[in-house]
Amino acid sequence: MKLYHYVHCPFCIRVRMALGLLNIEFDSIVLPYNDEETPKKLTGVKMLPIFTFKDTLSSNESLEIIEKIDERNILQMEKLQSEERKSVEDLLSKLGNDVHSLCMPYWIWTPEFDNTSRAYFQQKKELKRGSFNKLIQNKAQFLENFSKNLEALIPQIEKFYKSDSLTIFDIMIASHIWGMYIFPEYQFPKAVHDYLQRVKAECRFDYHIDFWKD
Ligand SMILES: N[C@@H](CCC(=O)N[C@@H](CS)C(=O)NCC(=O)O)C(=O)O
Repeated sequence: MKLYHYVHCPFCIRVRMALGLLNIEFDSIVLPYNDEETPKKLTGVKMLPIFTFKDTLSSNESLEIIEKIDERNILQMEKLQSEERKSVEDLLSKLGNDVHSLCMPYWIWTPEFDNTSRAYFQQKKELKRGSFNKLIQNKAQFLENFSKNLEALIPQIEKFYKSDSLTIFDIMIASHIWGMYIFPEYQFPKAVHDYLQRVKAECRFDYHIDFWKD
């Protein structure tokens, strides 16, 4: 089994967390962000994560991939059909927007990127969000927004999201905000940090593992 992914990408992190939780071994292939050829050859579009099983294409949609690998439904995937999904997705789209504006200018300096992939990423993302310099200048506003939206999450956290056991919602939430660990001078509120660390432990998640491979 092979997972093609980007280290910083929340949708890719979803799949890594699920694979860890389910204790499934896989070949981890971190693609350079400027590699258009590999994903297009596999699925026709440049979008990761892509998961392949014995060289047969499985999927390039994170939740579809998780549905396939979670054969015993440990993650309670039926939750995705519930009313609650909409409120989770709404929260994630608000949080995700600020996470991306805050973290993109810093993600590009992690070992995931080289000069070429960094330039490609920056050019593509600046078309949508404006210059990375401006994003950094406006960080106070993004941080304020992010913290305000995160407040809404805190009362929902029991051991996990509205639950004593980890579900697909926890994977969606944790992967979406994980990137903030890389943002300089930011600290999650303790309740959120402890929650993320519980998800990390259950999922045996190691954000940095691919940085240190040969
Ligand atoms: N719906 C997809 C979304 C995946 C997605 O948006 N991937 C982004 C990275 S975070 C991507 O591959 N973007 C390619 C690009 O912008 O070049 C999923 O859940 O897997």
